[in-house]
Amino acid sequence: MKCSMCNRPAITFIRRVKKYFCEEHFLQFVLKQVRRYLEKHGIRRKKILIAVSGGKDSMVMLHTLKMLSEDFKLDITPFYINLGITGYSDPCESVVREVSEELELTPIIISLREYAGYTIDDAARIERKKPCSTCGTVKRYITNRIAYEGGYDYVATGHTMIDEFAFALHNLYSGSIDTFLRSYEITDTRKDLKLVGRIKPLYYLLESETLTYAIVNKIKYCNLECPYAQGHPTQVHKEIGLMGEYRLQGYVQRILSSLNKLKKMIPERPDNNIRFCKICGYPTVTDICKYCRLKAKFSRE
Ligand code: Q46
Ligand code: ZN
Ligand code: ZN
Repeated sequence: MKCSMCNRPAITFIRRVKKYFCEEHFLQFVLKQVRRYLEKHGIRRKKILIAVSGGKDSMVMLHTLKMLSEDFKLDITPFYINLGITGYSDPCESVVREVSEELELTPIIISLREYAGYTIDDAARIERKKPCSTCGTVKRYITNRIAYEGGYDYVATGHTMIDEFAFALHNLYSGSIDTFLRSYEITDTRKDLKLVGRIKPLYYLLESETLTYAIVNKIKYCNLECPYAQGHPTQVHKEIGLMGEYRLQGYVQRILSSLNKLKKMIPERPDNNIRFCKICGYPTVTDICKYCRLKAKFSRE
């Protein structure tokens, strides 16, 4: 097959746009999607903390933002939290260090053991259950705090269109309507609340596309799966998205766009309960924030 834009041999077919792409035009297609996101949200001349896990999508995000950083005048820093998950965290940290060096970026690397006095393995052992809720809280808290203290305008995460789709479906499935309504393409920075906004530069890309981009650019990434990830229902919702995408053109994008329209019809409810944690001074809805409560629970054992 030939590329739909030139006469060179195609390396991939992208069903949702019904086009064949050669290597060069495929790379242009991916960068165009990231560009589209940055332009839509006016992300120019910003200082961005790039939260990476070492996995494929986050390494592709890092690479694409580096490619576009000059055009958009972005000041970017990779950021990795070593969660202390045996057989997973250390190899991923090595990949983050290696790729950052290749891209001539200096990463900020935090060890949860040093920062909070415990690891995610400790939390799993003490609670005798999957530590994903603790893990999500500490990642959100530490990332926001480092970004706020470092004067960053945004935190970038490597969520793709399919992640957003699965997250929305999972919240609808589990009845977490508030969480569903509060998930946006971008959230604004609220300095008064010590909250740094979040951006998702891969929002207009599917995972199959980030995988091809990683292969074509020979981008290193950590191919390991977190040992606690297995059996999470979000995986089922991802599979639904992928199946839909395979059978119906643009399935994921169409559903997401309708859900986003639906969200806009529901007026935002201001969260009047926000106050500042009595221990750390960061925003919370209770006297002591969840991060500080978890720290007291796990680091003393
Ligand atoms: S939440 Fe759970 Fe992930 Fe944390 S413990 Fe692993 S699977 S890494 S996105
Ligand atoms: Zn071409
Ligand atoms: Zn606190």
